[in-house]
Amino acid sequence: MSKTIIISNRLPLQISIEDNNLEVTPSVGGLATGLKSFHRDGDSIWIGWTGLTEEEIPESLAQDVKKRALEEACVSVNLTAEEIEGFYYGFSNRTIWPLFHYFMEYTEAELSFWEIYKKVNQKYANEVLKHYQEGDQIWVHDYQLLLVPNMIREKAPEAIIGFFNHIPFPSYEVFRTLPWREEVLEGVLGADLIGFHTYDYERHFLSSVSRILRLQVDFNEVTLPNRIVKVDSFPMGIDYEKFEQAALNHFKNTSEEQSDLQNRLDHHLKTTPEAKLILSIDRLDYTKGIANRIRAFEYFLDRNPEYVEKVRLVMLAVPSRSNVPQYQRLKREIDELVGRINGKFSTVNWTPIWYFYRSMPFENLIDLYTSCDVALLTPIRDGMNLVAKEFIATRTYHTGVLILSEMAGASHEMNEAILINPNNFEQISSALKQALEMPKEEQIQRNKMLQKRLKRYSVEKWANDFIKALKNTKDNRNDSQSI
Ligand code: ADQ
Repeated sequence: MSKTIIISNRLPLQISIEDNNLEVTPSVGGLATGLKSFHRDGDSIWIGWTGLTEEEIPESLAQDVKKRALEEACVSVNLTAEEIEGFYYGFSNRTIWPLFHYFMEYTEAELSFWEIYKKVNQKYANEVLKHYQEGDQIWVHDYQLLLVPNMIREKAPEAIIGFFNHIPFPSYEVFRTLPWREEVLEGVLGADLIGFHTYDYERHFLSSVSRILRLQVDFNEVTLPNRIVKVDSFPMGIDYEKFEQAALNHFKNTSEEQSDLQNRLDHHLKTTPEAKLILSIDRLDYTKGIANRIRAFEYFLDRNPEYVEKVRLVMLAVPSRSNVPQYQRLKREIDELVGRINGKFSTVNWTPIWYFYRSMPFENLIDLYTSCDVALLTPIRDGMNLVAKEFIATRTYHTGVLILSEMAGASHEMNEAILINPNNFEQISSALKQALEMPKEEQIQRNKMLQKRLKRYSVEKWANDFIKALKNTKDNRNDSQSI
């Protein structure tokens, strides 16, 4: 019987070791949820890194880690601290991540990163080949594993391979600056089907393929000497029901069962009942436009002094990649900006920005999503942005306003949101005013349309559509062989 092999940088598991005890819990991330209908049904395995380096796993527990991962149909790829440094923090997050998000000034073309990236990609490919049997579908995920499709293809030419890129693919003019541009494109083209969140990323990729590799591109197909590669867009959705249900449960809760955060939010609503909450949630990343957002909020308060004490920005930033220098600098910049603006506008009763720098349990995320009046998401570039979709799914009363950057992939499916250019403070400021003053009926009308769409294009549908299209490439291949 054929199976699906999923490969991603990280396994959908959280593994921790305390006092020589191993704790393994399934992760609840979007990808894990989306793929659960394929995974753990006995017909799929997931290959990836556990999140712990070889040095962090005591020898006595190494076998246990493998065994416990296998119980979840997961196969772990062992990586050393040095490999993680060069492959993950290095090439993935200091070369590809900034370049693909158009931060060319942050992009480091460091040969040692590239060498280690190739080596680690080969490790992942080898692990796949150990488990691959003819007839299996292989689905490789994201920018950390761009070379894996072709590394598998070299050893298993008949394999059915899909690749999905979760971040943007930049325009040819940007991509062409990468010293290893040919190898990266050839690596991805090892797949039979290549998926992106949006049509724009798909066109950028095809344009790079045709101009850099001089390959024939017809509409969404690339012709290689012995195969055809399909390229298509598959906008990723969310587990809509999970967020909707969590919001409904939240409203059912009695006050005794409320979380600390919800109690604080309630206290805020009691002490300043007129004050509206504006929410922003993201990983602390320079692509998310957090500093610009704070400056735009300052601009808004400067221009609209009647909103002093009447509005508050609740900003949740999740720590991320904190050993990469740009992330450390960004953290300092945000700390300073928040301090300066709170210092400038605060009154005895009111602080304009509540800033949380931490990860939060799911229930607290739901508290925030459901308690705010406006969500302000202003990424400079973002492959999709699932937060925008999650916010809408939790608005079970259909009220609330989403302000979303047009640079987020999600904006293509969310026209009913107020779309803004994240570099235009004036526009963000008027969008805030429009959102805070939008009549309830209009909010309901906009959200109902968004909700209908998001419910239909859930993460499960996304995964099903991709696998279906991947299987079709196999059928097409069989057809052309029989002609
Ligand atoms: P990210 O850049 O991580 O993902 P995003 O799509 O917004 O960005 O997903 C973040 C996820 O983390 C959301 O599901 C959210 O609920 C969760 N989260 C946020 N804050 C949290 C907190 N404080 N505590 C716990 N969880 C929190 C990358 C790309 C995106 C693309 C996704 C999926 O950069 O563009 O949408 O992959 O393909």
